[in-house]
Amino acid sequence: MIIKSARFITSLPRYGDFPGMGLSQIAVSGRSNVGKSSLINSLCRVRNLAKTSGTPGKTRLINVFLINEAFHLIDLPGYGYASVSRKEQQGWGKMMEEYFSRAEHLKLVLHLVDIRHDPSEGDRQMNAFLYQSGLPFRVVATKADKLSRAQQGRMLPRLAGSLAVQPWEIIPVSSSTGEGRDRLLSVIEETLAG
Ligand SMILES: Nc1nc2c(ncn2[C@@H]2O[C@H](COP(=O)(O)OP(=O)(O)O)[C@@H](O)[C@H]2O)c(=O)[nH]1
Ligand SMILES: [Mg+2]
Repeated sequence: MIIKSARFITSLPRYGDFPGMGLSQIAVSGRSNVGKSSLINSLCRVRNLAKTSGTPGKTRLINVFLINEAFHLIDLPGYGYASVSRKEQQGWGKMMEEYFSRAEHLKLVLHLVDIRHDPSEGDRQMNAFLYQSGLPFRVVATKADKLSRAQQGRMLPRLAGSLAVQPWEIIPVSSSTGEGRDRLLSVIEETLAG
């Protein structure tokens, strides 16, 4: 798939109607700072389409982008930021519940995990939720540029082992080098066609 156009549509503090709603959605979820916004920018080849941040825990909004005038990319708020209060965590949970239960146009969740680390508690909870809900999802391993090929080869089975997926299903990506971009775009294309 070639991305010809990408633009920001809106930021939602809670999921609800937005202009143009009704097209297929591809959602990006994962821990704060795992690289969700960077991946969206790298996929679309637009530097500041989604705001990235060195300080995690900033995105508390659902950000909607329109791609090729054909589908919506949904940048979901991250989880697992240590210093947020219990109340904020509950707020996050409620927001996600609302999104996942109401997103009838959701075709695929890209669940991002850091390729360098064993999945966190939050990663495993999100994985269990996705698995149990029957939503179609793919695990995407970010920051692949930080590991050698050999190290990647060792990490994928470890990630797969704790995330109820097969190692070859995990897509290693790097927003810095563009590694994995074509594979991920193919998966998105197949999902939208299917
Ligand atoms: N080396 C490297 N750094 C990355 C990559 N993706 C994101 N980052 C960095 O990780 C930090 C968090 O990225 P961001 O996209 O804002 O994460 P988000 O909170 O999940 O949206 C930023 O400092 C990014 O520059 C990647 O593929 N490689
Ligand atoms: Mg972000």
